Amino acid sequence: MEQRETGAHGQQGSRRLTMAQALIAYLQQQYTERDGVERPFLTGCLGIFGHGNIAGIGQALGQTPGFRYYQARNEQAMVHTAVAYTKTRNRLQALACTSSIGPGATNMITGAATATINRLPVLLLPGDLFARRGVGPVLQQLESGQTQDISVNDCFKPVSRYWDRLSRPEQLLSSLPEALRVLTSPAETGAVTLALPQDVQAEAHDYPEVFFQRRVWPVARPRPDRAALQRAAALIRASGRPLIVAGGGVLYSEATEALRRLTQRTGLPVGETMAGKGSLRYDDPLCLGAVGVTGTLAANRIAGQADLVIGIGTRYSDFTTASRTAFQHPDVCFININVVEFDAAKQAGLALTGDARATLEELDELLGGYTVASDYRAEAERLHDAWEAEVDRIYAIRHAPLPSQGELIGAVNEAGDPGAIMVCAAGSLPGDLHKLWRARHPKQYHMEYGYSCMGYEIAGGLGVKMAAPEREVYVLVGDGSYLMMSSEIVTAVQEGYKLTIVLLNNHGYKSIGGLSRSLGQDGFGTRYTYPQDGAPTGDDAGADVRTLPVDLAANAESLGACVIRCAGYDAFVAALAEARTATRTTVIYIENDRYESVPGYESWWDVPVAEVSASEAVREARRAWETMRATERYFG
Ligand SMILES: Cc1ncc(C[n+]2csc(CCOP(=O)(O)OP(=O)(O)O)c2C)c(N)n1
Ligand SMILES: [Mg+2]
Repeated sequence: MEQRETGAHGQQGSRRLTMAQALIAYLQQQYTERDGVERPFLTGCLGIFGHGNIAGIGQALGQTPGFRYYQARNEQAMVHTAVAYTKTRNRLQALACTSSIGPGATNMITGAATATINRLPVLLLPGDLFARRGVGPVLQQLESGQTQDISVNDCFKPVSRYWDRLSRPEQLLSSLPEALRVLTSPAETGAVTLALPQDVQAEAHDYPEVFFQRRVWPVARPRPDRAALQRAAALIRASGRPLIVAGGGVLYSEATEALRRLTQRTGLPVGETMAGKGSLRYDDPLCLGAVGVTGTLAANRIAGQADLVIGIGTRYSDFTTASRTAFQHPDVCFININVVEFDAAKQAGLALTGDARATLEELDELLGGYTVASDYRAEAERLHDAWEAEVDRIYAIRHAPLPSQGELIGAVNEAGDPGAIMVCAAGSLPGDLHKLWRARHPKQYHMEYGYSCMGYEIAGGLGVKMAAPEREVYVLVGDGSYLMMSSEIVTAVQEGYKLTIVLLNNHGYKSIGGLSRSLGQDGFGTRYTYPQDGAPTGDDAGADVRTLPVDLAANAESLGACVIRCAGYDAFVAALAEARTATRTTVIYIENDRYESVPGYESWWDVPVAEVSASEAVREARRAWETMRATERYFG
């Protein structure tokens, strides 16, 4: 005891707390600062309690009302909520997630991957096995005959940017600062996992007072190497057909205004990735909209002939590069502005490793009076206008008897609140939305397409609403995603967060059904219909199928949402107006057509087709695949 009080920390004073209490006390004192504005970094903790965290983290949260606890319904969902929250707050604020041991913990793994792939910070606190081991195997313990130094929490390692297991309470002192460094670093961020053995959570230690001091983590705007910038400026001047590809980094860095100024002055046209949509307003004449697999004709035309691609804050996923077929100019080269060195080096590009906004500002200066050739600018603007006309066309389709997805997207975009945030993640919606959604402000298009995780939509919508309670939030979700995870409707109702959930029922997977047909198959395994003759039905079963006696609208109602059932387009528009005045989470339910689809525009996605098959359709698809496969470029 004596030694504890006057030991290493004796001079500074100490606080005797359980590890869990110390952890929560520390988190409350962490701030970020960017551009002179300080904000509390971790603003609360989502969680589900079990024996692995109730007595430790649960006790600590219970006695700390200043650090808000939110009761979630599913651990994967709560990580999605945290992901969406921090994405909306541009990574400057985040949430922690606490789970029990075993299944509660492993349920978070999908969420962790979603966070890390999207470069978004979440702090995960799964409970872990007793550090003292004596009473094992404990409930839900996965045993190993090879080592006792293992638990299911080791599965978090590949999906975490920082991972630690704290087997002594004092290890918090060295682990938490590392966790916060990674979480607040734009270059390193992602899921951070601290596995907390359930006995250690409840153990006390004399923590030095200094540990609980307010700490501000600067979120810097690093600038790239000056010589590299000069080379970039020279490359841009020498280019005849340059194209900017704007990714999520533009939004996280709050570089949209810098981008608008640069493009307006220089005439550089812009294509947008899934995470970067909203970088320019849709009606900016140089906004060519979505680029890649789900791209617009405008962006894909320009991309196909671009001799220079300036990627800003993009990972160059296959959706952006159309599986490396988007950029076909024989001498095309790349400049990559990215705060992550790893991403900046992609496509054998000239790496401008730095913050998007700071880099764009410096580049703008270096480019002096540079503009693109006037006929190139005019060509880009013509393509922009033609694309707008195509969106108008699709918005105006009135498909019968069931409406098309495109017209319903148009209705949400035009009849919904223009200041709202639209949230989506998986199915056929992302591709259609990428093309068709007209983003009027930088955060209006919230698409989780790094992991494209079914189930993200409603849980993510909740996180968006928590981060931006002043905005309307439209969650667009398919029936498949809804069935996978709609539990957080309950959390939204409980916490008083209003979501408007647009539930599009096409009785199965429109997306994968279409993909299947494009590969010479027949939608095998993609319909929610009764089997026929003992076999699952594909599209070859035609209209002669029996849908299931499932009522998703009634399901949503039973979870506490207001529900508006719509029979067609006009009812849908009326429902959107009604939902705007609602104060409770509202589900707008509508059936839509499985086959009426928004086409692709000079793009391709590499999904390999069976090399041998008895089916002529598959063999034909294989030949088409081989032709396109041959156009894939290698850049390094
Ligand atoms: C968790 C998860 N499992 C599987 C997939 C693969 N997948 C992508 S879209 C899709 C079907 C989505 O169905 P639905 O939500 O009804 O949307 P629709 O395709 O009908 O528009 C599937 C199974 C995925 N993206 N995420
Ligand atoms: Mg569906």
